[in-house]
Amino acid sequence: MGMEIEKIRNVALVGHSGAGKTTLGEALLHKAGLTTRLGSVDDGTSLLDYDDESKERRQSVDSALFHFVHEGHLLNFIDTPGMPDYCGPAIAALAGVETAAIIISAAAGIGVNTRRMFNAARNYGLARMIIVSRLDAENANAADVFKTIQDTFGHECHPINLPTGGGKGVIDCLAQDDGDADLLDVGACHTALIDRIVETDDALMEQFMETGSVPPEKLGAAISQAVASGHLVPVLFVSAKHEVGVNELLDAIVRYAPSPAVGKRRALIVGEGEAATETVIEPRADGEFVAQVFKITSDPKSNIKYSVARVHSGTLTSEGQVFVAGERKGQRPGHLLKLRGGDHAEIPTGQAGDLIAFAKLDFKIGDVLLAKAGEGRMALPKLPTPMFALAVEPKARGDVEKISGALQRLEEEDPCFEFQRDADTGELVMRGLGDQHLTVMQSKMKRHFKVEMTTKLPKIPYRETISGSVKYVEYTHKKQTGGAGQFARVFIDMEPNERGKGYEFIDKIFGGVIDQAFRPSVDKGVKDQMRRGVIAGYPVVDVKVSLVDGKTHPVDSKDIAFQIAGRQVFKKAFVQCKPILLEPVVDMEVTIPTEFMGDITRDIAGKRGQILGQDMLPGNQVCVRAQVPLAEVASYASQLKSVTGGQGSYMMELSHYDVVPPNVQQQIVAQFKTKDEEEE
Ligand SMILES: Nc1nc2c(ncn2[C@@H]2O[C@H](COP(=O)(O)OP(=O)(O)O)[C@@H](O)[C@H]2O)c(=O)[nH]1
Ligand SMILES: [Mg+2]
Repeated sequence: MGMEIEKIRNVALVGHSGAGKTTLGEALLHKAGLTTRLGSVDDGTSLLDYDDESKERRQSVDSALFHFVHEGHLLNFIDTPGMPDYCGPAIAALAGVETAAIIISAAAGIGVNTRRMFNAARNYGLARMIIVSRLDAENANAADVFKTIQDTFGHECHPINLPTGGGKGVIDCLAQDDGDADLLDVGACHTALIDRIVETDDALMEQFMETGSVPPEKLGAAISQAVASGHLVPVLFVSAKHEVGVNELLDAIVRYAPSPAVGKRRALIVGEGEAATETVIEPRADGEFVAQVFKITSDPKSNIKYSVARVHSGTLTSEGQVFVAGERKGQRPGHLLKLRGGDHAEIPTGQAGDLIAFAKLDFKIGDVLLAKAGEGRMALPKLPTPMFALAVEPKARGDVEKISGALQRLEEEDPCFEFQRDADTGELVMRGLGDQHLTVMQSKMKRHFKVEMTTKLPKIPYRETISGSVKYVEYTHKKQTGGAGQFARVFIDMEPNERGKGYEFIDKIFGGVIDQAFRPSVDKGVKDQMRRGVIAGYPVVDVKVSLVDGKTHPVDSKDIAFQIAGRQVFKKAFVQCKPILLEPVVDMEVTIPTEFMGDITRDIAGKRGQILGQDMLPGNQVCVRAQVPLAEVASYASQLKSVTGGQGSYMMELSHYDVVPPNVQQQIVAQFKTKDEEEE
C-alpha cells in the first residue's frame, strides 16, 4: 500500500537561475543515498539536469522530478528551471505541490525570477519556504540577503535555523534558544518564531502568554497550519556543495511543509459562466479519483511520451481506466510510474497526494483525469502569454509536415510555447517568452527531430475595430441572370462593443420581413467578414451588429444570398464607423548591467514605450520594467545585443491591446491596399 496522505510532502524548488536549485536537489539525492557521489551541474553528472539541452547549457531548461522516503515520509520534489524564458514548466509545476521552496543565493540575492515565482506561488495559494543557498560561495553575504528577503517579501519570512561557524553548520531556532550564529540572535529568533506559530492557535497562544514559552513538541499541527496559511514563511540556510544544512532541510520539510491533507485545496469546476459550480476536492485515498496533469515530457531516445499528474483524491490501479474530463473514451494506463530525473520505476497504485506518471497516453498539461467519463476543470497557476514570435520555414522543402509534428510535441511539453499557422499569411509562427526560449526550441528540433529551419519576423497580430456608430445601413444582393436567382436585402445598425467583449449579433426584426431561417445566415456572413477584416486584413473585434430590417423574396431568397448580404453590409457599415486598428502591447523586463540603463530607457521611450520602474539587482545589474507596443520590439533580441554587447536579457508577455496612433494606422492601411491591388 502507498503512503498515508499525512506522510506525503510535495515541494517545488523554484527561484532565479543559478541560485543553486539543481545542486541542492543533487545534495538531497545524495543525502538520501540515491547517488553514491554528489552530482554536479558543472561537469554534467547531475541526475536532474539529465537532458542534453540542460547539460550543454549548464542550466536547467525543463523541470525534473525526484522522490525518496525520509523519516517515514514520502518526499516528492520538482526541480524547476530558473531562466525567465523557461518559467512555463516552473509555474506549471506549482500545480503539483503544496509548497514552493524559493531558493535564493547568498551570493547573488533576489533575482527577477525569484520574485516572479514567489508571487506565482502566493497568488496560487501555496505554502512557501525560503532556502538561502551557496553559504560557502565567495561574496556570500547571508546577513544582507536575509535583510532584503524581509524587506521584499515581508516579516512573515522568519528564520527557522541560522548559519554558524562561518557557514560550516546551522543552529535550529525552534529547538534551541541559545547559540553563536553568523547573523541575528538565536534566542530572539526562537521566541519570535514560537510567537508567530502560536498566533494561529488560540489555546497555544494562551499558554504562551501565561508562561512565556511552549515546548516545541506541542507545536506540531500549529506549525504546518501557520506555513500552509502563509502566516509563516520559514527561512533556512544551506550550502549544497558542502552538504551543510541539508539533513536539517529534510527534517524541516517534514515538520514545516504542509501535507496534502493540510495544504492548498484544489476545486473542480463544472459548467460555464454564472452557472458554474465549484466543488472543493477532499484529499482522501478512498475518495473518487481526481488528478491533474502538470507536466509532459518525452524520452528523446525511445520517443515515449510521459505525462506527470498530481493525484488529488482517490486511488488508481494500473488496470483501471482514466478519462480526461470532457472526453467520452477512456485510456488504459497499463503501468503507473514515478519519474526520477530521466529514469522511471513502476508503482502498483497512484494514490491521493502523490505525483505519478503515465507512459504513452494522450494527455495535455492542465487535463483533469477521472476514473469514469465526466466533466470538470481545475485552475492552473496563471501562466504568461508568450509574445516573442518567429515565423519558421524548413530548410529542406519536404520537411513541412515534420516541422508541424515536431512543434506540436514541443508545444505539449511547454505551456508557454505555442505555434500556429497564421490564417491570413499562411506563415507557420512559433511563440515563446524570449529569444533564448525559441533558440532552445530550435536546438531541440534539430537534435530530437532532425529538422532544421530558417526564421524570420512574422506579421504583427493587429485587430480592427470601430470608434463610431451608424444606423440603418442597407445592402441588397441580387443575382437574376441565368439559372436560379439570388435575393437578399438587409439593414443593420452598428456600434462599438466594450473592449474585450467581442462580437454581438442582435436580431431586431419585427414581423417576418426576413424569414427566421435566414437571420442566422446574415450573422454567419458578418462573422466571415470579421475574420477577414475590412480596412487592413486583420480580424475585427468588439462590434455590436443589430439586424433591423430587410426583405425576402419568395423564391430567390436563400442562405447563401443572406450570407453574401451580411458580408457586404458589414463592410459598408464598418467603414462608416471611424475604423481604428488595435495593436498588442507587451510587458517587458529587460535585465542589463547598470551602465546601460540610460541607453536602454532612452531606446524604449523612443519606441513608444513607457517605463514602469526598475529594480536594482545584485552584481551591478538592473531590471527595467516597461510597456511597449509589440511592433516596436519584435526584433528586440538583436537590438539589445548590439546595445549591450550581448550582456542583456529580456522577456515579454502580452499586456493588452491598445489603439494604434493615426500615422501608424495610415501606413498599415496603405500597405494593405497596395498588396490587395497587386493580388487582383
Ligand atoms: N560554492 C557553491 N556553489 C554552488 C552551490 N550550489 C550551486 N553552486 C554553483 O552555482 C551554479 C548554479 O547552480 P545550479 O544548481 O545549476 O543552479 P540552478 O540554476 O538554481 O539550478 C553552479 O555552477 C553550481 O556549481 C553551493 O552551495 N556552493
Ligand atoms: Mg537548475
